[in-house]
Amino acid sequence: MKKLFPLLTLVLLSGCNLRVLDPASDSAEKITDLIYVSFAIMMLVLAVVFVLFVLFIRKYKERPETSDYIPKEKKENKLLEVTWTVIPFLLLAILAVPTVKATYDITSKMSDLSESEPEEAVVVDVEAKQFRWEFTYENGKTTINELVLPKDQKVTFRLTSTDVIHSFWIPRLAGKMDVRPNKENRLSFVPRVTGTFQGKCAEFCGTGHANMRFETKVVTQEEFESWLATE
Ligand SMILES: [Cu+2]
Repeated sequence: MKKLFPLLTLVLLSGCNLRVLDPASDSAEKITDLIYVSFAIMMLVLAVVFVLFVLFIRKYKERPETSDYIPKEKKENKLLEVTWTVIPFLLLAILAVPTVKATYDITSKMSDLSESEPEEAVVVDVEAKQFRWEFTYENGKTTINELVLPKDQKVTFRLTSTDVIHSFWIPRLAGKMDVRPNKENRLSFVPRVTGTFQGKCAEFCGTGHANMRFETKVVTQEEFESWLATE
């Protein structure tokens, strides 16, 4: 117990607000679903392997009456070989279909490269620099390390960096997106829940990387409009 205590403390203290399994936007929901599917398949494999493991240990355990038994040498077993080739293939196929589908769903939204965003979409220019985030809204309003977004409205970020490669990540709202100098990347999602969500640079970018955090407040559309109108 004495040895366990520091370990337990460490585990508890390492808990942070970057919760991937608590989605608050349309794309985050898709990513969370994928994590659950992968986890379910993993648990299935684990269960089968462990059951076989225990059964085999019991069945082939050395006993007094079998201690001098030497099994016959076998060259090959077609059926077994096909089985353990086909099963992983099927599992990967099952995993691949939703993964590819979700990836396309999310990225088609991200890249919507037609310059024209729908009227109702909020567009935010994001400029990453060592070590802070600068957000500029369409009316020119600028904030540092603080994002405010309207609920149930599509938001598109245009991401650039003034120095090195950073990564824009709000775990409860979207997957990571690289932020590169001299190249604009885009990311879109629709926030579905109001609240405050932690964002972070997810690409080691220098000594101040750990402090490159920002806060995202999702508010109602009216609150957003009035916030945007103030200086
Ligand atoms: Cu960074």
